[in-house]
Amino acid sequence: MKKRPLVVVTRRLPDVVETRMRELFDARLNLDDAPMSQAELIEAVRAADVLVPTVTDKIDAAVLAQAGPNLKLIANFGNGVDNIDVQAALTRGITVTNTPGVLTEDTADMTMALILAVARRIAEGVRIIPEDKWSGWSPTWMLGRRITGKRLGIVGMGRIGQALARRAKAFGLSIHYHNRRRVPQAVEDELEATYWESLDQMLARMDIVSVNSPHTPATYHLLSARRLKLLKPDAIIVNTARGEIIDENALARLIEAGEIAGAGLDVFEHEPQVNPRLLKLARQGKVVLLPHMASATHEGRIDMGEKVIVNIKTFMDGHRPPDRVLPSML
Ligand code: 8YV
Repeated sequence: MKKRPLVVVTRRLPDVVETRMRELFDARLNLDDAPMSQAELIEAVRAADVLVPTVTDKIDAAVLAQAGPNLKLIANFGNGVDNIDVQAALTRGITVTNTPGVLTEDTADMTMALILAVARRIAEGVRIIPEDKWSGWSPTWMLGRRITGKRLGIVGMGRIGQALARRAKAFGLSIHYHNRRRVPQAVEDELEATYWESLDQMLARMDIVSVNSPHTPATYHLLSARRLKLLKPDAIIVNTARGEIIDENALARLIEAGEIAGAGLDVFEHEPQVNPRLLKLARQGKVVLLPHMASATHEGRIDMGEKVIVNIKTFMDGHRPPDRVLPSML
């Protein structure tokens, strides 16, 4: 019988996923869920046939340089692969896969939730009653901003951007987007979406901006200080993609100065550290901060695990895995 592959999984996964992995593979699990140090990751890549990392594992060139001859697949438990030096992996003949498609709807839901939370001051509101600060209704108290009739500018019109657009349209927002490539006419028609070739021009005209692109060298600080300054003073910005796409310090400065109205962030430049200026703004109710949980549903995590298993199984059976990451995607 063919030897079962040694699959090293860096973090705790849902029980059903781990059980299935044990049935199919020689699975080395991380039952106490402590993030691995670089030394532990090196140990893992030396031994494994397959590595299953997550966003919290930095699989960079230094780690990959230590990979043993058996490591042939990195099956990322996650959509974004910016935690992995994909080029270095491919150069060493290691295939990389991810888990696209199964966290689209959950992430789009949470993006919509952040838009509402910032515009309608939900995070501030939920604190009032438990903190015993409610003395009764008043016509001019806790006023937010209406979202119906406003313009939403989506930066990155892939699966998640489009799923957000569908929701936002139902809320009465008009849809605008910037993307490397224009999406097919049928998609634009369905979403009644306006394409902006110039990101700068779009940013200057939006009421709400949502970041939904992957983090690649081309999108690092795409929303730079210069671009953030183009936003209208009453604009809000939400990010459920990657912290690195926005210059976080510049964003905090502009909100402090009243040049941007607010932000809803699920991701940060140096997770799990959060910029102290953003923390201060959160206490003042100007920004809403979530701990990278936009895709965190039971169903989504199980679907992600199933995708990882299919990718490993297909690869081990000698076929091309369905979610191979190619250099053209980076
Ligand atoms: C996941 C994510 O929680 O998949 C992604 O790209 O950002 C998250 O939603 C995480 O990546 C799991 O590795």
